[in-house]
Amino acid sequence: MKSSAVFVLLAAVFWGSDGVTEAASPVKNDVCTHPFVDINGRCLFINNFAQMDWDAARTFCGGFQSDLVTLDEANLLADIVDFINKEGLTERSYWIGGSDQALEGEWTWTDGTSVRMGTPTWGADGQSQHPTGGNDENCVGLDKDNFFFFNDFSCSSEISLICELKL
Ligand SMILES: [Ca+2]
Repeated sequence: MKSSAVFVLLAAVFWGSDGVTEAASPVKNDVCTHPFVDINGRCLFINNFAQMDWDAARTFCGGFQSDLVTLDEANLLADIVDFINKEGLTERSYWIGGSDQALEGEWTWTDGTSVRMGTPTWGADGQSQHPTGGNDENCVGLDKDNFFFFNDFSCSSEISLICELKL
């Protein structure tokens, strides 16, 4: 009887501390305000209505105090593709926040961190893995014609976009 009371007390303490941890962690739906939704703990706005070039897409996201998504985890890409498929948003390609506009071949996110190259995020074009466009293609999009793997597009292409609200 006594030990079960201690157990209940401990359970209450753990429950309570877990609740505090969750409230402080940016992984819950209720911290992603509309139009952003929680995907893998990130607040994303997958917009398939707007179609614009990469710079305009950054400005568009800026209007929501956000920027193009820093898509730096393979799990996040998988969850985004699941969301795109589930919500029927497969007709568009989507800008994300990677580019090599500053220096050809040096791919960075909008926060200046490096884009991880190769598998599993970058798609293949025949035998060659993206990026394959050299100086003509300096912005990263999720390619609807290749299962939404990364592709280097011309930055002036007008496609849809994914904004991320950084918490
Ligand atoms: Ca390039």
